[in-house]
Amino acid sequence: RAFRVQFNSAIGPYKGGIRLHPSVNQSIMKFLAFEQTLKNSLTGLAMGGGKGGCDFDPKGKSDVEIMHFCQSFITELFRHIGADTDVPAGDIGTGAREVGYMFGQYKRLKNEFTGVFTGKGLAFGGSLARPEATGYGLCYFTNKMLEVMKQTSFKDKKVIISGSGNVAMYALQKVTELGGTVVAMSDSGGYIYNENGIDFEVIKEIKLNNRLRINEYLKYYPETVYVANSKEIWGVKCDIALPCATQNEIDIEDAEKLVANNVLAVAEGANMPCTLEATNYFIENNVLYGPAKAANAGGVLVSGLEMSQNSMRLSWSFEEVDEKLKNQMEKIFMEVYECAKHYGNEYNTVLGANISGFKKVATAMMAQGVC
Ligand code: NDP
Ligand code: 8G0
Repeated sequence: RAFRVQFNSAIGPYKGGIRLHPSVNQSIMKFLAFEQTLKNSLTGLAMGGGKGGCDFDPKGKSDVEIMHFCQSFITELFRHIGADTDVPAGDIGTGAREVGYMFGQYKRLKNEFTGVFTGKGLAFGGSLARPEATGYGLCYFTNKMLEVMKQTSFKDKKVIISGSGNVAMYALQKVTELGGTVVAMSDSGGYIYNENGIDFEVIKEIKLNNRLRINEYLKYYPETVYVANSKEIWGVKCDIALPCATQNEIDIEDAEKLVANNVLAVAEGANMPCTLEATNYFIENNVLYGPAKAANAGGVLVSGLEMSQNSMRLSWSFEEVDEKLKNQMEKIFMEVYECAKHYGNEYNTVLGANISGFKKVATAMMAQGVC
């Protein structure tokens, strides 16, 4: 069963990823498309909000099975999307391989080469730094939040990151580069803990290049502890928590554990990883909080830059894209923070992000008239 939710196109073509996971249903697609609308507005680029997915489980499927699934999926979806209509991308279970197969099928059916997907391979219109964008952007946002609100940074901080997919792995790389130590990471089967820090190259080799389970890490670093329950990662003592797996992974009990362990900041790499109760608990306890629609906007931001590059038929260097990403993530933080302060509570970045994102969409909708 597959879905595409086209939520809002007031400020640009519908834009948002495609999720392949057995948990996909219409309700999850709708909340993700709604969030995407406000997030895309925060990026400052001309993109509306959408999301899609299928309850197909890619785990354990061969490369050819994945290709055939992607082709069949696009054989229906192609009539609903287009570079100026609706521009999908990857998401959970959908990486560069799947986007390539989907793009190929779209091109076959439409007989045109356009920027209809983002997250494409570099050989056919993909942007440099798109794979890194969400994880890096999350760290740029969080580092700015630490600087402005607590006059500190990632340096010498203990960090835990849930998940070990696209967002999580590049967050690991950037945290390490900024001087932090990532002591724990997970996948849906469990989490690993190593007080000396987790090795990005090894995670990339296991998860991206070989699609294996995270406990393989023990073969490289035998002193690492593996706990076969991914939920328990939130009991690990840390200064900064970056949930980067999926929705509702931090509930109130997890939030209480993090606060009891004196967590300084929580920033969402995944979409809505904290339940509403957990979010409110962080804000009430003055934990620095980066809501997903602001903190993980770097992915779709660089997707927007990929669309621009495709339209111009040229490509920017890694450094150029990374610099635009960093500047814009810092700008998003400042906008959200100022807005939260304006409405009475600088810790309520949820309010700040919602109001800032909403204003532009609402203004555009009103100006375009109602029907
Ligand atoms: P990936 O498929 O690359 O990685 C997902 C990771 O989360 C894997 O480690 C996976 O474990 C774990 N995971 C997924 N579902 C569950 C679950 N139900 N319970 C426990 N663990 C789970 O996806 P991404 O990294 O791309 O996406 C992660 C999150 O970030 C999602 O919420 C996505 O919407 C959001 N996001 C992604 C962006 C992007 O650019 N990719 C941009 C902005 C937000 P396992 O391998 O065991 O399944
Ligand atoms: O590039 C995108 O449009 C995209 C892909 C996956 C997730 C997201 C998101 O912002 O949640 C955007």
